[in-house]
Amino acid sequence: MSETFYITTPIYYVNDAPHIGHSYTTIAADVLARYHRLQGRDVFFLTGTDENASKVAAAAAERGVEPQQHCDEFCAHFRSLWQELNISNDDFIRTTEPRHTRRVQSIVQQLLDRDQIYLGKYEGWYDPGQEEFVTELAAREHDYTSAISGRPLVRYAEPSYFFKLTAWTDRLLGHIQAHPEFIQPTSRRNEVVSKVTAGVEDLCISRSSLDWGVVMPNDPGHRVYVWIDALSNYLTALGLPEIGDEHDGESAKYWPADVHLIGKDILWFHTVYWPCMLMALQVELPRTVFAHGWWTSEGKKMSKSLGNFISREVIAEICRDYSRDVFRYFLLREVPFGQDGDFSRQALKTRYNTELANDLGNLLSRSLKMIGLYFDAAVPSPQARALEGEPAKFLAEPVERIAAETPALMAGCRFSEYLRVVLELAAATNRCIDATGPFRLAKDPAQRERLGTILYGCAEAVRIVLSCLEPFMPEKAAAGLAQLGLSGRDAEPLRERVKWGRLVPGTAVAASGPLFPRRQ
Ligand code: ME8
Repeated sequence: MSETFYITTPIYYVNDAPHIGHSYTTIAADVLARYHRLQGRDVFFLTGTDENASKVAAAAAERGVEPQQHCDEFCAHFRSLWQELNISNDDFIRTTEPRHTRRVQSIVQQLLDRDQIYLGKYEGWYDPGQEEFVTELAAREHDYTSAISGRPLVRYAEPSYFFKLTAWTDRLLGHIQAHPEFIQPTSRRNEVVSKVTAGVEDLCISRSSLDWGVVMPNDPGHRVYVWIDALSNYLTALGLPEIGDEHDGESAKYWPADVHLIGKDILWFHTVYWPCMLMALQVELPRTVFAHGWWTSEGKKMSKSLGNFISREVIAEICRDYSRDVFRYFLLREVPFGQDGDFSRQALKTRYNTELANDLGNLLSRSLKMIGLYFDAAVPSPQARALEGEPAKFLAEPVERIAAETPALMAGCRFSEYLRVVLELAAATNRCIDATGPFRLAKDPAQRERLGTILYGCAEAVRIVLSCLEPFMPEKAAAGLAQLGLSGRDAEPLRERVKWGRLVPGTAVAASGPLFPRRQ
């Protein structure tokens, strides 16, 4: 049986349509899912929508439609954007689905049975945008406005059920200490540790003033707090816990999750509330929660009124202009994953022209052109299939780095560095061509073997580069490989495919226009 790999995105609120931020997390998760599939792992990639939030009900009321109708419409926006971006999720969970709501009730019931929940009264601040309870201290710090959106906090007082979060925080700190990979990047781990150490309160997990959301199993006058409901999706989508329906345990083998990918604003929920809930339920904890940074646009915070909002429509336009693969590539190449970054048209164009059009696209075109001219469009035979001789001088080191470094870079979600290491092979191959001058060698019949070795090296290097780019740019990689005469899927794991010498001499190449035409 192959090793499993379970990757999740946050489930997105359907109060509004998706934008670049949602795309970012989902594309990153898709890259990891595709990468691990290419390594032969049994991957489960989950995304979905968070529908039971009070802000979703408020958005529906504002439009004058029923909440469920609103959810259906906005959920469809997310589903179709993921199709447009070629997202390969294995499941899509909606929190209004019975397979989810019934399991949330079962989770809450288990917590009740384990004496982890008590009835009290919540009196304090709430950030409706984040669906988050805010302590007096934190509220005062931001002048009673949301730290995220800047909008005013609301105050309410009502009877509520509480989860005994404080009973679990020492154990949580122990887990974080013992598992440095649990919260990444490290700066985020430090942030969580200091905030937990400063002290937490028990968590309010129900609202009695709402009529939208999952009903508390023990008290129909209360709705389950949306974050308890939402976080549970990572288990419920697997058919866990078992409740006696047709979904029971259907994908249970994937737990614990290997990576929960999230944005930095929802770190606390995923690294404090969620693991404490799981400990209280005696369920194994996810291996890693990785929090990425936020995008600004053209140097400013994205805003509809500023006109720099990267909406679904703008994404579609960029994809039409450059292709969806280029959009995927840019997001993960431009900014080290974990840091904040800025999206700008100029940066997109520059990166496209330098790395994709000049380095990679040009390398493919010139290699194919020379193989066409000098070897009748069939991959020439090198002096040796091993990486030896002249190409080795230029290519041995970057080829070796790809094999040695890329697995760890992917394991650490260091996408930008992964791409840099891979593209370094394309740059080195261009240098090899410039230095050896195959077009001059072609004029001298005595140099034919040398020429064949160099051009074999070029084609083989491009094959390795394109293979490594597959998770990021599945269509461009396939199109490039097809030009190299490799149109069927290579079933070997990627770690085998990056080895030198797999390209079979005699393979018919078929140049068919530039993969990344240069932009003016
Ligand atoms: O938080 N740049 O959903 P959500 C990068 N339903 N990422 C951004 C961003 C930006 N400018 N703006 C938003 C929720 N995001 C909950 C999750 S999971 C159990 C429940 C990211 O729709 C943000 O960081 O508000 C977050 O990870 C994601 O979009 C979903 O946001």
